[in-house]
Amino acid sequence: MFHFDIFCRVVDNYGDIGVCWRLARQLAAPPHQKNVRLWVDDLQSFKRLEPRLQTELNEQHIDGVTVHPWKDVQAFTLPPAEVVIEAFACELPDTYKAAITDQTLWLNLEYLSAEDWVEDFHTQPSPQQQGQRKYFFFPGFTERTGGLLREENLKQQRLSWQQDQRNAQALWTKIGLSERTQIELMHGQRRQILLFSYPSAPVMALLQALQQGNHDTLVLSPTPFTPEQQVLSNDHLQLHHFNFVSQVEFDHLLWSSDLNFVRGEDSLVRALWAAKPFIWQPYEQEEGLHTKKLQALLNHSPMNQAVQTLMHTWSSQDSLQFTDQYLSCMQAPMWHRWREEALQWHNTLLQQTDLCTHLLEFCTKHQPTQ
Ligand code: TRH
Repeated sequence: MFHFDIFCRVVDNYGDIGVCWRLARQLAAPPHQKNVRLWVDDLQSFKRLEPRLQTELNEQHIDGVTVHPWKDVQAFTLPPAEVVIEAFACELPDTYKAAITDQTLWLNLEYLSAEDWVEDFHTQPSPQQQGQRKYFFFPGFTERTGGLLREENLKQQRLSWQQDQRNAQALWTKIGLSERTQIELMHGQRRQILLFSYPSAPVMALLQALQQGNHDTLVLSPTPFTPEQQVLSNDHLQLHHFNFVSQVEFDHLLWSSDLNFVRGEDSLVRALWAAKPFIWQPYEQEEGLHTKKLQALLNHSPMNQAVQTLMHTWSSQDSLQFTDQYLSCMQAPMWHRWREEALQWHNTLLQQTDLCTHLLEFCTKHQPTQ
């Protein structure tokens, strides 16, 4: 039985806490049922994706995880857990670091990338001055990496949620969709698009393409539409802003949509598990590193060239190209092909060992000799 301490600093956006919260819950849930403490420096951001969180509490229990605010001034009097996860090189508190002995396994959980070098760096030691046992742990898309976060029975959960239309109706009601729109969605008379993107994405070009397209569409976005975008809204193209929902409901939005636009790393993985067509916008990095990350991901995918090009265009903010490329990908037979490829990709990844299983195997292998 391993006890875990997970440390998370919210740098910007929601990816850091998004990943740490999923990891914590998955370790605490069956079949693993580990003892997990999660230390988070920004409970306000955390609350956006976990509304049950009470930001004023020093200790609380949600889904079997003990959540603590991580205050920099806090003296850590509790002994370190057997396994310490320092998420995304967030730098542990000095007092806590000093208390780590060779009885503790210390892991630096890294960002997800499909690049080839990840396999070589995964599980490499990171030598420490005090001789503590620290290792890198890289999520990834192959068996020689730490794999992807995936809940037990996720596919079955998704299929049973999708089978009962009342689930989607309850979700749509919660985010404020009219009854008429819900009926159109249920009868396939309107396509649903989830739009979760960075401000640089060519959203205007997407909306113009949708206006020209043959299908009535609903676009759901957690970012309010600008007045300029709002002007394009009519019966053919409905634009709907929703307030951030919980991570569980975010999955449901992905499951109920026909096409998902996602960004960063956590929503990418969730879009893969939704088994629906998606367009990924990587987190922008200097020297175009994000473009390499996108291509590395696509190299692992069964996506046809037109879809690959479309994803690059979305990320390169090329509005002029985007409209035409998008319209052609959404036409039959291209659209059907895209859907089949998304399902195929999902099924392939589902065969791989998930991140928590990889992590626990690693912990067992590196258990301290008493
Ligand atoms: O928010 P992000 O852009 O996070 C980013 C990236 O991960 C990036 O790589 C990292 O370096 C940077 O943060 C610091 O995108 P991401 O990773 O998809 O995280 C969003 C999280 O928010 C994810 O867990 C899903 C969740 N979410 C909800 O729970 N409800 C919502 O309504 C929405 C829109 C998102």
